[in-house]
Amino acid sequence: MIPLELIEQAKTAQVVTVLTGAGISAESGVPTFRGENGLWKKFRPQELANFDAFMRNPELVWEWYNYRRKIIEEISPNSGHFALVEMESYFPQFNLITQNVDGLHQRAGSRNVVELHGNIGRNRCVKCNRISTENLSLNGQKVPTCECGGLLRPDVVWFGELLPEDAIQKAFQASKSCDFFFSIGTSAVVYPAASLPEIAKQNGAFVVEINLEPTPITSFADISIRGKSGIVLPQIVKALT
Ligand code: BV8
Ligand code: ZN
Repeated sequence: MIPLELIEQAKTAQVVTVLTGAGISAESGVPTFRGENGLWKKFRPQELANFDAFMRNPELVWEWYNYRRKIIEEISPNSGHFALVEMESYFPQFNLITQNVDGLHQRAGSRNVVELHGNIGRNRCVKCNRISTENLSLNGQKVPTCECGGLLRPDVVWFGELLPEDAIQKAFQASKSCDFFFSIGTSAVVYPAASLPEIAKQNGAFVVEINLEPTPITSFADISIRGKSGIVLPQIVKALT
């Protein structure tokens, strides 16, 4: 059941900003990072999601990303992604910021998506930064290289790496200027993304969390709903329209 206060606040909202994490893609079949069957259980992040690990063992990192790319190719957006597409046209101003690299928001039809951590569908040359999107399954060969000879890496943000400047600036601005903030399917432990709900709250926004488990946001959220985003988001859209 969606709390009446959430609907009343949303009905008068002018600028709505949404931060999503791996949880919104879970119902599509994309493994999250920190859940019981999370990616970090099978693999250790320090061995995979950082640049030194990549330069030490590029094949291992490439295999990990190709494993995730394969999963993403075979799945589709879920009702949570589609509910956010409907919200985009319902609210006067709507900002969608994602930590996810799976591109599912765009595949669902969301138009302006801010990708804080890059996108697994793109590769980038470590030497000349050229971007490419061909699908490079290794099947036993060496790690793919760019025409300039540099190694190709997934175009995602690893630990210890700066987020794309324009993405993080847009995200800060959208969190500062909104009057309604949704945090959906994120454990809120990875910075600077996890600071966005705090910034929204400090700037007077009504903060709503939708997550299966409590997170550091729960303590200051105006409303925190324990539930699946694929179920809760369509209920919110239904109550609004
Ligand atoms: C940086 C790679 C400058 C891409 C990832 C303070 C300020 C700045 C930096 C730091 C800081 N403190 C520490 C740092 C360093 C670090 C950091 O935050 N470490 C943490 C772990 C302490 N941050 C960085 O390095 C960032 N860079 O700031 O550069 C700098 C550099 C050095 C030193 C200082 C500053 C870079 C961060 C990006 C890292 N890249 N991945 C990839 O391969 O995907 S992080 C990884 O975690 C993913 O990208 C993911 O996006 C991110 C967050 O995870 P979540 O999306 O929240 O997923 P998770 O599984 O954790 O949670 C899912 C939730 O959903 C759960 O709570 C679950 O209950 C819920 N759920 C599940 N199913 C559902 C559901 N909810 C609803 N419905 C469901 N059906
Ligand atoms: Zn190159």
